[in-house]
Amino acid sequence: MRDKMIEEIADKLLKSRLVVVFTGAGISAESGIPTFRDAGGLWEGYDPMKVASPEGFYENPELVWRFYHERRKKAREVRPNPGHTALAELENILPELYIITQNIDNLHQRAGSKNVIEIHGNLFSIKCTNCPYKTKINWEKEDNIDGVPKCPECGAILRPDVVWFGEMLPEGELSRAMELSRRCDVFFSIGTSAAAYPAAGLIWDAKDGGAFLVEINPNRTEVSGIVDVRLEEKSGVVLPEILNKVKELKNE
Ligand code: BV8
Ligand code: ZN
Repeated sequence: MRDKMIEEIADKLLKSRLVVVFTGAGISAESGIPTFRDAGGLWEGYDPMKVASPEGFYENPELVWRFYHERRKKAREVRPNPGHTALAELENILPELYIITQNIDNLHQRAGSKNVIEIHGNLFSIKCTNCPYKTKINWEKEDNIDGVPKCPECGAILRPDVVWFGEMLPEGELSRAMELSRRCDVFFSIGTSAAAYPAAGLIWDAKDGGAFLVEINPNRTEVSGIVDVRLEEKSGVVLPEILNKVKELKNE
């Protein structure tokens, strides 16, 4: 049964013109980055509304900066896992593959993926709360940011360049993500509880656009009922197998 599903997915991929891979925290779990909602997840130590909302930030910017500093440190310590690398290889084999990620950990890019659309921002980008100033933090070496940094242009406090609850997603990235999701032939939803909107709405866009929907997640989610194939397992295990099957069928 499982092998049949993997063969069917590989066959669809080889016949595809455009593939979209929508990812969430689960794809980085095997790299050692805790997810948000699983037990022991990131939010456990913190109340999401306190560390991932503008109100929480202005109430206690030190706490929020410490939360993101810990996540940058963790993201530097870990490496992309075989799930990330399999997707980077698939991008090189297939005509057109885009990753739309809710993750901010930079692991898809570190695995070699080029077409990565970050719809919730990136851990290694920070911006001013008051003026257009933005800057990148070098992801390779430890940053010595302590406390709450100030904008060199206007003196206001800086914040992580990520999308918090109650905030708009970046306009350009979201519209591009919606356009690709509507147009693609195969849409993967990998490692996401599909709980956060409007990101999770992309799965519905793909469905409306007639894409073949594949979900890879050890647990059921809010979209498990609408996908065509569900692989109830870890992405780091099954993505390399899908990649190998694509290579095998391609060389037949
Ligand atoms: C907005 C910040 C309005 C960056 C995040 C209905 C009710 C209540 C609220 C809302 C609602 N509809 C919309 C909202 C508002 C809210 C929302 O969606 N809330 C939900 C969660 C209830 N949405 C917003 O606030 C959005 N903005 O709506 O603005 C607006 C409109 C117009 C004008 C102005 C304003 C903004 C949403 C973005 C919030 N920011 N993150 C950061 O710190 O990271 S969201 C947060 O959850 C994460 O960033 C992540 O992106 C997102 C989703 O989480 P997942 O990635 O799915 O992770 P999770 O832990 O949930 O799941 C992991 C999965 O992996 C699990 O299913 C697990 O089984 C699986 N897994 C585990 N191991 C593996 C695995 N899978 C495969 N392999 C494995 N090995
Ligand atoms: Zn400024």
